[in-house]
Amino acid sequence: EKAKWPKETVELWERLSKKEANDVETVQKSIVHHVTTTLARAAYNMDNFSAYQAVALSTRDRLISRWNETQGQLSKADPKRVYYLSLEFLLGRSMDNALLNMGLKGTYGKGVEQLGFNMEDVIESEVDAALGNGGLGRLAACYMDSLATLDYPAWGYGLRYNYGIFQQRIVDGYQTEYPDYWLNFDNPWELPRLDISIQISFGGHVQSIQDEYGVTRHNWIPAQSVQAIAYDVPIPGYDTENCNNIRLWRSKPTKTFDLTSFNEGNYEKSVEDATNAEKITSVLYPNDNTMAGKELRLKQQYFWTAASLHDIVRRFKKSRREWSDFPDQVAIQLNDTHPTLAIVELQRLLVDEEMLSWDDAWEIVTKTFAFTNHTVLPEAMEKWSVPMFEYLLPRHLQIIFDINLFFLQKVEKKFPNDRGLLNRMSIIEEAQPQQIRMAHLAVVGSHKVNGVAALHSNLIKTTIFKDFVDYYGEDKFVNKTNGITPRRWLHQANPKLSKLISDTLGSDKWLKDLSLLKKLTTKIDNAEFRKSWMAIKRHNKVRLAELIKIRCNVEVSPDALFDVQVKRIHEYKRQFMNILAVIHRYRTIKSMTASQKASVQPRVVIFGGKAAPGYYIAKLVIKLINSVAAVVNQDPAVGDLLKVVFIPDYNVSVAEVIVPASDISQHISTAGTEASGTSNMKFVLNGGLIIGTMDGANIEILEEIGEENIFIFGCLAHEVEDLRHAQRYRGVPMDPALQGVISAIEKGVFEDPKIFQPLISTLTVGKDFYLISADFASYIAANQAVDTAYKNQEEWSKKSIRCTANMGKFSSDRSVKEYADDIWGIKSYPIVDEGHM
Ligand code: CGF
Repeated sequence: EKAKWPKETVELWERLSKKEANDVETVQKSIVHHVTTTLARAAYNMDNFSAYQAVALSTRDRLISRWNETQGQLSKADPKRVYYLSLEFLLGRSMDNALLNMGLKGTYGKGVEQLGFNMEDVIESEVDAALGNGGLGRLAACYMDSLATLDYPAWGYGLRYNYGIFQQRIVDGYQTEYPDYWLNFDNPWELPRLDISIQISFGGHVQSIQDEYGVTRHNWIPAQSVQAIAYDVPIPGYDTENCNNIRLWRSKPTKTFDLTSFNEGNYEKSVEDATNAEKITSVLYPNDNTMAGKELRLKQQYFWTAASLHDIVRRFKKSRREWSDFPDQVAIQLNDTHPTLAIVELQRLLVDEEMLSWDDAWEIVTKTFAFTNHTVLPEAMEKWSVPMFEYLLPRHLQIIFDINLFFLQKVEKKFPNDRGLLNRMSIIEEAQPQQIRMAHLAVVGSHKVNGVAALHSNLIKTTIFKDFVDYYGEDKFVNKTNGITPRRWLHQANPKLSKLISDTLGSDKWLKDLSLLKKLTTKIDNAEFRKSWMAIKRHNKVRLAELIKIRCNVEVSPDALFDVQVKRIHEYKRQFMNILAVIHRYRTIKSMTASQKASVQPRVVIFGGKAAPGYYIAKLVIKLINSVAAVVNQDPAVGDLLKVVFIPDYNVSVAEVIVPASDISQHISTAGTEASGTSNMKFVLNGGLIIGTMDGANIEILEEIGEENIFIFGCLAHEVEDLRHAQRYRGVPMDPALQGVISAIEKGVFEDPKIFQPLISTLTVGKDFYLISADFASYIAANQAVDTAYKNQEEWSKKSIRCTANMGKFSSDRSVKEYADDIWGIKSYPIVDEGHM
């Protein structure tokens, strides 16, 4: 276009589109400009929230400059890109992160303070973007940070929910849920692209006709359409010009559809259709590791995958390459089975719309997709009922049946006469009604399948995907151990520790190469260093104690051992076992003489996490924690020796306060149930020790930090089935200490025991699926070992430093690089600062 313009016009544009400078005064000017124009407020009449809005808008301007440069340069160079499809992106707050990553925190801090505001208060005014449930969504956010930092050409695709994960309040000890309307005051961290609108269809029927060559063509005549509107969220890398994009889709009614109804005089129907269309992206399903099976959820999944694929294909088509080049330009990662429909949609586009042969299309599809599995829990396996699916997506159902038929024919050829095998491997489960197994579809349509920690990746090969390993061979199944971004989880969340590390190592290079932390081990024997290290931990504990006072109205001493379990509430994560052990501790303290009490290590047991609203047993665990807290915290016989708190509404920004403040944290899932866990990595990176089972990434953390720096207990994954069997058929009695605890609950020490009966009955002999009784004695012993170790503060500080020093492996930079090299085949493309806005 530029070529057509006169030279002077081009020069004028060039001159006027130069980037703003990043000195304090220019930054202040841009803040004041936004206050007075965008916010239309008088310059002196401001509260913290409007200050936040103005600073956010000014930060956003700088983000957009980088975003424009990145996307412009990538469009020109057109390298292979990866598209990360995730139904959840748990980003949390953006401002602090964006300023730190762009290297502007200092400048903005100074500018804001001079304008009369405290930067920390301004940062605190931001609400979390909570478009995720837990680990899976936060993993996606960490990966986006690493992709941008490592200059990989990458886009995320997700949904822009109007309501994120619900807000949790505790009423009479029970969890109650409130809507999280996070968009109340607009979201400065997104760029609405109202011009990018894609029509997405549902329902209707399929017309099959023979074309002029005698080939049967399938024509989907949908019954209903909605629009997908793009909202772009810039993701700046750390210490690089690169700024990637997450494109989130919002559903809106299509104008044409409305008009037809309206013109037919059916005004009410057109309004109803409009609200139904808006509903698709209205709310995030609040389930983690459980499958909802709801029609609206399936609609969300199709809406999102179809819009994303349309966008990806449109971008590919601009390059006018051959279709066979598609997998050389495009890698698509399926974050769990939620986006598996993308496989079917791409096959449909290629066969029905682009007229490729089935086999050519299928080759392209299977070279393009790769699939991450996050769980082996049966209740989390996504299945869709065939009748419901057919009603919403009739053509896609035909394609799935065809994919399945051709796949099973090949299996049959390789392993003849094994009907049991065909039944087990089929994408269609022969139930009443039939079900579509999304995990099988994802495996069949992908070239690589990965688990998220070494143990988990091995488990999927021997359990849920065993037959597929026999069929495809080992190479298709790989491990990519999860990681976390050190920028958010240390540099941003624990600024004092970050500074100490940088000062000690002589630079902040470790933020991009976490293995450099190893050098901290040379400081372990330096008493001064250890003192500074522990002073920072104490500072962080004071900060957490303040939050606990505000949120729970409980005073806790920062000198006590802070023991934390914060994560989704789930039976397999065994918060129940934790609170039962707390009761045991309480009873033990109560039975002590004064002199015995003098040697007890004071402990504050901190819980946090949300339960899925329909998960009755998990909600009862929250109630039990709060009932125990109410009794223990008031008991003068215990005093400061034990305090119990449940911090309501755990989210990313609360985690940023909790993680740096823990002495010990609990990662105590029944072996073989937690695929990886990522909070374990966050705690250890911040010098917190962990108590855990041989499960998920705990095992690899142990390997890195050494067994003397971690408190391991409980049965091993390969023992679980035998233990369950023994319990069920040989009536193994309940652990005696546990028996004592249960009797106390049943006697009504903590409220009316009837309330907790359903919870207690999950422990009856033969039913204790998560093996709380089997692991109880070793759990109590591990907790005692923690107390003993903590008493020796010098030794503890050494362990703490060793923990941080050895966490290099768990940077999400390492994970993402492994994905890029082994799965996606993409290369870094550094962006050059051309000085443009
Ligand atoms: O994914 C999880 C998490 N709950 O979201 N799974 N899912 N689904 C696993 O349970 C975690 O163990 C894992 O760390 C996380 C991210 O892979």
